[in-house]
Amino acid sequence: MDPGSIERAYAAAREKYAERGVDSEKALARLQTIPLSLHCWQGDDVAGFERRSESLAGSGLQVTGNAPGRARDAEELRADMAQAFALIPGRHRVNLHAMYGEFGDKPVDRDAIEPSHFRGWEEWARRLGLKLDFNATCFAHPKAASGATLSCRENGVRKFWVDHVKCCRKIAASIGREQQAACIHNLWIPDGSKDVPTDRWGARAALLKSLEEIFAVEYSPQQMKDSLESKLFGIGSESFVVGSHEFYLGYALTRKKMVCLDLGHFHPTESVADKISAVLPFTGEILLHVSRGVRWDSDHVVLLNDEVRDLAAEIVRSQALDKIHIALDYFDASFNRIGAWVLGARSMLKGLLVALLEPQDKLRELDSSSKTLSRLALLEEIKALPFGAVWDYHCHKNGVPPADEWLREVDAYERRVLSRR
Ligand code: RNT
Ligand code: ZN
Repeated sequence: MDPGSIERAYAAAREKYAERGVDSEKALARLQTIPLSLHCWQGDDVAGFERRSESLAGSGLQVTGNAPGRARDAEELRADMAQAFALIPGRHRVNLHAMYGEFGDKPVDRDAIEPSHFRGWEEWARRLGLKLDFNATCFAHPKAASGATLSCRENGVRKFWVDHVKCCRKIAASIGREQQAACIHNLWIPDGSKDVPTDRWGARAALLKSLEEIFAVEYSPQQMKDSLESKLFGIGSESFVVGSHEFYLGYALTRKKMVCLDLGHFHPTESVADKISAVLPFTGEILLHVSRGVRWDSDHVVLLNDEVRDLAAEIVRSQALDKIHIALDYFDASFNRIGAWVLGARSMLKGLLVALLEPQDKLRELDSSSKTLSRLALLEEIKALPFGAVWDYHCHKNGVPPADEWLREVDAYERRVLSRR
């Protein structure tokens, strides 16, 4: 697309939106300030750098596909992420997992990891103007193979994972201090059971005990913030998940923590978008894992589907954009992994743009006067407004390819770099 036609199409779109009382310039200015936290684990199929054979053991996570060029070390993963960021408009964040530390030659077990193992990431992020977030890795490890970590009734195993999460929170706080912005530490554990359990109480009591031990250490919210991620079920935890939504919501509300709502972690007819206005007034802040559930899988690449549109609309309508942290969470190795990052991130940003272009005042007016038919008609009508022209202009202004032109660069990177790995 040539710049002239992008600008002409935008000028026409801007008028269309103005006719509806929407200032597209304002929408774009707001979009520019919203960071997404891009998950490093899409780049290497959640393998990490520990050179373990237990890939994803006890995790209930499954990556399918064998596209060429999986990142094998930090250097490669950073290069791939930098390539992805070059095709995503805006300034964003990087979401790390503990298994992505740079551990050198001697093996470092999870209960002994330190801030120094993440200095390489910090330096890189500083150079690129990115902020980091962090996650404990309570899976893909022999001590997680039984499917119980923080809820394990065997004290040695439980203690090991408590120590791991303590290390991770310390690392998150150190990162936050260095980058002078809070690093979000998210905790997800795979604990649960494939078949009907009888001791739900024991498992949850053990998890509660572990959490109390972990959070006994306090950090300044300027440095790090905690969130807890629930799940409905996973592979191998079909009958019971210890860290369910109710469990973590209760914990978060009473201990002033955030919950992380993953779009793939609820019953398919449940709306995560609807949960934001129900949870945020009580937790103050919230973390989202934007993903796409497809049948049994909760981790397909994000697209601009109804769930993402609804979610983005609720985020924007909340008027609390800075309290809602948006991270992506999916992993697909069946096509170019960098393309997966770019496609998912751009889809989420498009969702936010569509939401920012809503005629909010008009809709609220129709809402409050119970003009249901008019409201629905307007909601339908604005779907036909030319947001694509606004999006292309946004990409153009940010120096990234408009439309699907980013594909060319992904293909070129695959030929130049990925296919040679
Ligand atoms: C798993 C959770 C969790 C993971 C990452 C790798 O069901 O969604 O967020 O995807 O921590
Ligand atoms: Zn998640």
